[in-house]
Amino acid sequence: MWKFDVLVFCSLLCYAAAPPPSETHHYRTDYEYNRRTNAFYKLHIDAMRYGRSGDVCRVEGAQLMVPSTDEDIVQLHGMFKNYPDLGEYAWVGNDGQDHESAEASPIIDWSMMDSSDMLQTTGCDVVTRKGEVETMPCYQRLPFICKVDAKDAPYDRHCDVYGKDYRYYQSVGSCYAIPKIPYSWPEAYAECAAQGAHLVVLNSQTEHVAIYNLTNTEPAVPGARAFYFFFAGYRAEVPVGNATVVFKTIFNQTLDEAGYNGWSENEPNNAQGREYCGSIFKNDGKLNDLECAHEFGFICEKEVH
Ligand SMILES: *[C@@H]1O[C@H](CO)[C@@H](O)[C@H](O)[C@H]1NC(C)=O
Ligand SMILES: *[C@@H]1O[C@H](CO)[C@@H](O)[C@H](O)[C@H]1NC(C)=O
Ligand SMILES: *[C@@H]1O[C@H](CO)[C@@H](O)[C@H](O)[C@H]1NC(C)=O
Ligand SMILES: [Ca+2]
Ligand SMILES: [Ca+2]
Repeated sequence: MWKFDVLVFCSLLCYAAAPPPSETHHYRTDYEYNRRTNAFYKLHIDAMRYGRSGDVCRVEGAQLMVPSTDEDIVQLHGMFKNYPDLGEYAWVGNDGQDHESAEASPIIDWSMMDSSDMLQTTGCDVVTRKGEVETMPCYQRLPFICKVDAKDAPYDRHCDVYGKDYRYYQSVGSCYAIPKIPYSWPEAYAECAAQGAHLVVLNSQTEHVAIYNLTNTEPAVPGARAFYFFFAGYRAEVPVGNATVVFKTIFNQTLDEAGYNGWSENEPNNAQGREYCGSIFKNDGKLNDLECAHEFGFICEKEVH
């Protein structure tokens, strides 16, 4: 009887956070579970070049789907069906086999290519709506499908996030991660949320010091517009007329209310009148405004209770 009580006690308190996706069959809300393959899937309708689509899947804890079973194809049909306007093709992971070319090669627009795409001379794998695998030039922009087996879906029990690169700072009581991809502010906001976290909000001098440490100990994010800025969870509305610009956190607090308002020198400068999204400057750990549509590294935060 006593043993049983300990078990119940422990299941409530020792593991306050949820069990892993392999047990719950629950992953990020933007992924759907397939019982037959015991895997999670996401169809990205935002068209991208092949190289970046793989990076996006990896940041989400997944891989470009390599269609290996009929069940994968059934899953694909189901997801594609919701988007009749999406076109015929989506990127999938390379299965190492030769496939027919999907189309006659178009005239190459070299300005649209980056170096990683140019290295891919043989073409990259696409799947058609019918489920056939063909190849296409890697610099095309296409939708794509990410997949992760339930046993591989990352979940950090201590931080209670669907990610594996979070670091806990005991001084603050929060976990932080810098995903290895540059995103616009809205994309960064959505990615942190999908991981079960939020874009970082500085609430104290202590947290400012922790983030200064984090940004100076993590490797640079490849492809970021500038490696020394990281999007954070505050921004301002574009003012109407001569109204003053007020920066607020994603929790609707002013910076003063949130607990940290240390701007970097000469910031916010609203460069070219287009900087309404918040960031943290690696050199001093302080605040700077940036253009929301530009792609920078970003920091996700999850409080540990
Ligand atoms: C970050 O914190 C770690 C652990 O306390 C420390 O060893 C390291 O020197 C710090 N680095 C910076 C750049 O603050
Ligand atoms: C801002 O504009 C309003 C009307 O548009 C005007 O009444 C007010 O004086 C202006 N304030 C400043 C500080 O220019
Ligand atoms: C956000 O804050 C403003 C000003 O304090 C307040 O008027 C508004 O109702 C708040 N919005 C929400 C959704 O709480
Ligand atoms: Ca915080
Ligand atoms: Ca600025």
